[in-house]
Amino acid sequence: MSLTNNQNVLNWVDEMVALCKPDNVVWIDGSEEQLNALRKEAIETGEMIELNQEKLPGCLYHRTNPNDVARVEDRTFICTRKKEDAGPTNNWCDPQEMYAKLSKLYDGVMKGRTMYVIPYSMGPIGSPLAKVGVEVTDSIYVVLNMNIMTRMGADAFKNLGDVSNDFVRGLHSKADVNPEERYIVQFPEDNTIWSINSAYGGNVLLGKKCFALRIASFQGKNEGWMAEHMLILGVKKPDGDIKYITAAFPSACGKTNLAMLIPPEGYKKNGYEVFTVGDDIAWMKPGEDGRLYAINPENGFFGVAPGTNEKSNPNALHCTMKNAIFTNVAINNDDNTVWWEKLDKNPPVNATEWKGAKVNGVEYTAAGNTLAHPNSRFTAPAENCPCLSSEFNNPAGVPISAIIFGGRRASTTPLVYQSFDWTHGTYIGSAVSSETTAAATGAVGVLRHDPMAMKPFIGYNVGDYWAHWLEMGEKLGDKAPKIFNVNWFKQDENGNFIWPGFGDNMRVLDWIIKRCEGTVDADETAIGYLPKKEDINVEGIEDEVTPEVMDKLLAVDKELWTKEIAEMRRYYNEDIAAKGGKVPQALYEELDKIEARLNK
Ligand code: GTP
Ligand code: SPV
Ligand code: MN
Repeated sequence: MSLTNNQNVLNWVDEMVALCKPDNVVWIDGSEEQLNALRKEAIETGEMIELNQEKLPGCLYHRTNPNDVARVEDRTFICTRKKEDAGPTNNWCDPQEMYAKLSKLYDGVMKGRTMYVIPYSMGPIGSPLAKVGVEVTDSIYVVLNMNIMTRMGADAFKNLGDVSNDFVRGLHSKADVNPEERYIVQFPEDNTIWSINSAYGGNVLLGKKCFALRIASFQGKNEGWMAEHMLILGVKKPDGDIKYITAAFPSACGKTNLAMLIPPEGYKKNGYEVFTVGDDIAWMKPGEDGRLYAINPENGFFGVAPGTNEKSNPNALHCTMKNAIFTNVAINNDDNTVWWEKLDKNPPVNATEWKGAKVNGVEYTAAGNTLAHPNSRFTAPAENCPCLSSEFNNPAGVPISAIIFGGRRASTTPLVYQSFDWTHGTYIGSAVSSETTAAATGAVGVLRHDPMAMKPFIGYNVGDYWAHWLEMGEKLGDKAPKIFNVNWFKQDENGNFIWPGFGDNMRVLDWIIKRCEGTVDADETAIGYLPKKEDINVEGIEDEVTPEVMDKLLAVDKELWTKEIAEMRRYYNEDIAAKGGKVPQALYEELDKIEARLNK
């Protein structure tokens, strides 16, 4: 049963079947009956482990090959006919060459296996901002995760209709998980994604980074909208009004945490509340009233497990309590539940670490090992989220008042500042740099440029992407969201974070909202508007955030910023312009202006 009469879909699936030669083809209708059969099969084959169904109802566990635990940016390609269209931030290969090379790897790869055909919608079904994708895969793990992360099943085809050709074609095979032959390839001009030899989240849940960011950013440029690596949250103020904010932080830099923030006591008492619309991806388009509206194209959270606990992010923890899938965390064998670093202070004695070895968790961690992989994850349905926004399924999205950029910066970047205008804000986005994390393979803790937190995800030339940002600003005019930058990760001389972060980030959101409403003044500095020290509310954290600490948090060090500007000029010239990216003149002018203000 093929679930659709759409000939474009049927022809493409036929082609994929002819290429991969599976023993069976199963169309995923999304019914609980079908999903339960797949869960049962995956448990029987050992692909998934059933966890304690009393404590964690509906929850499953999965462990990936130790060579396959994160996105692989060096094996990720954007294949456009012209090389310059992929630009300097992407690996490029000629599409025909790549199709030919990968066809050899896919040829017969599903012999002895079943091909699952997954129809899904990114965005609420029926939303004018939503898009349809079809992923074929030989992995039940992928099917079960896509069920959580997207609106999966027959309804997605209803939205596509019988004649449209506007769907993203995703081909995935775990093959034999060979890292030497691992490829994550986007063909934006063909609405196509080919992924092979991985079974890890961001490489194989093709609706997520591959479609909703790489392909969608390309579509957005051509169709007048934006696909961004941003959380979306709503802040309800004491007067009942809700302000929506998006924030772009690089991978594993705090999006899920900010999206599910619980305000400090003082704020709660006064009636503040935070609602989650999305924790990773925002699709944004100007609405009829001229404002920018955002939807979350996803239907669940693929969150970093380590560090998630009752204190740091109780809402995320709650999300994982039922119908969730855990990947590469540790198992507590006493009661068949899960554990990860900082879940609590008690690593299980009777543990299985993420690679599958039975260990004494207390001794194992005391010796400096981690029980969970640093990029271990939970996949949890959005509907589990205690603070899910009532607008989550609103097809029109939510109107955005502020856009925030941020990253992990031990020094230089203050706790928060505001851009002078959209163009300056676009410059600030282009200047995001952050210390690398375990979300991608490679060294951790190295400062790298990550413009708009989108470096691994811009599906076309970064110069054109910046130009698109500037165009969107022109289109939005005075209705454009205000743009800010934050840094939760400033450190003291001993490497300790000097801002408490997490729930206390509400104090910064408070200032940002007041700036949007025009109810608080600011200091005009060389880099942007900074809060007056007394305007960041520290009630309840005065012991930790003393006036001296606040001075450090809000410092704009002339020497460091002179270096920063020099580095940005080098980056634009050497890493972008000299390598085929057209840096918009307006961004160079912003650099000049900051430099002039610093030297005044
Ligand atoms: P991706 O899913 O990879 O895109 O990550 P993310 O941006 O959603 O990051 P997440 O919220 O999962 O946080 C990643 C790590 O940053 C976790 O270890 C958190 O504990 C830590 N973190 C998040 N917010 C803060 C904060 O305000 N302060 C500090 N110090 N750490 C934070
Ligand atoms: C990220 O790395 O930004 C993630 C996890 O959100 S993944 O889905 O693997 O990309
Ligand atoms: Mn992410």
